[in-house]
Amino acid sequence: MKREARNRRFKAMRTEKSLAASRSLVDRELERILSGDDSLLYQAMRYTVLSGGKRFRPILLLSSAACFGVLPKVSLPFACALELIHNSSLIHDDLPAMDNDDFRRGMLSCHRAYGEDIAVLAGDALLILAFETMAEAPVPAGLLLQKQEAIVIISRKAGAPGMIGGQVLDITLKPGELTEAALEDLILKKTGALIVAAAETGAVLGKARRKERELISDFGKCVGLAFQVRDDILDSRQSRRRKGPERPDTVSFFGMVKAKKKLEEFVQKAEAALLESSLEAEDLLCLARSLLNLKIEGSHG
Ligand code: GRG
Repeated sequence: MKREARNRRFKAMRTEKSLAASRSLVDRELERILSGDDSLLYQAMRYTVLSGGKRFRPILLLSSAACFGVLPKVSLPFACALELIHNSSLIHDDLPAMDNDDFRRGMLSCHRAYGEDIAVLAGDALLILAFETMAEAPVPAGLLLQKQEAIVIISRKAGAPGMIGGQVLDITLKPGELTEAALEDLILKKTGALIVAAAETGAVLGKARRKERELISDFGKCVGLAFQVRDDILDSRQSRRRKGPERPDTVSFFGMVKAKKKLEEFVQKAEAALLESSLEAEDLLCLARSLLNLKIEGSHG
């Protein structure tokens, strides 16, 4: 019994170390990608990207890739690209034409710090930089097709069928007229798509078998749903004053008690998908379980 507990503690420490190492790889590479140009545009890009996000998506991508034996030197450019896309979406999401938020990550949002004109362009430039980063990703000759497939997946998940389409649903669906299925579809696109992209990209780069790929995608979907429910719970607890219009959210839809149940249910389903895959996936498991923590909003690393 004692030995079991010791093993569990050892495993947890190893996972924590591994997630922290992934985080620092991502942070260092993002700094490198965004260095070397001191123009106002780059200052605004760096202001947003290097302002201390959790790096959930890139760490998830590196962790998924590692499950399939892919080294960070191969998966890192895709992980960073995903974080650049995420940051570009945050800049645009905060604009007066969207959610009209003055603050992000405890700092002034990009348009409040640099003006709307520069913020729009910083978001655009980050998005394009993400695709340049993936196009330039050095991969072994035997992985060229997988590199191409990864870029296609990330493009679709970020674009009209994915995150941007989800944002349109967020803007156009009236909270009072929502069904549970419509809300789930919205979340799977707006928030889930990039998270699924992270999980699937790792599997693609690792030439996963079809079944493994399906399970890792199911895992990504459940984590995406859990991620948004948690975000809504934390938002409603902080009773953040919003200037923007009312948007659909899971706490208003389900009520707090059921939203928490939903969060647990999605995390359990994510765990079940991993278990069924039989992959060595402690880091992924830990990332999914970290979403149950409703107290601290900080780093996963
Ligand atoms: C320009 C690519 C592009 C998109 C425009 C505005 C928009 C379309 C999409 C917005 C999508 C969006 C902001 C979804 C919300 C997802 C979400 C819960 C964000 C918070 O993510 P965290 O918690 O943030 O990972 P940190 O700060 O940790 O990075």
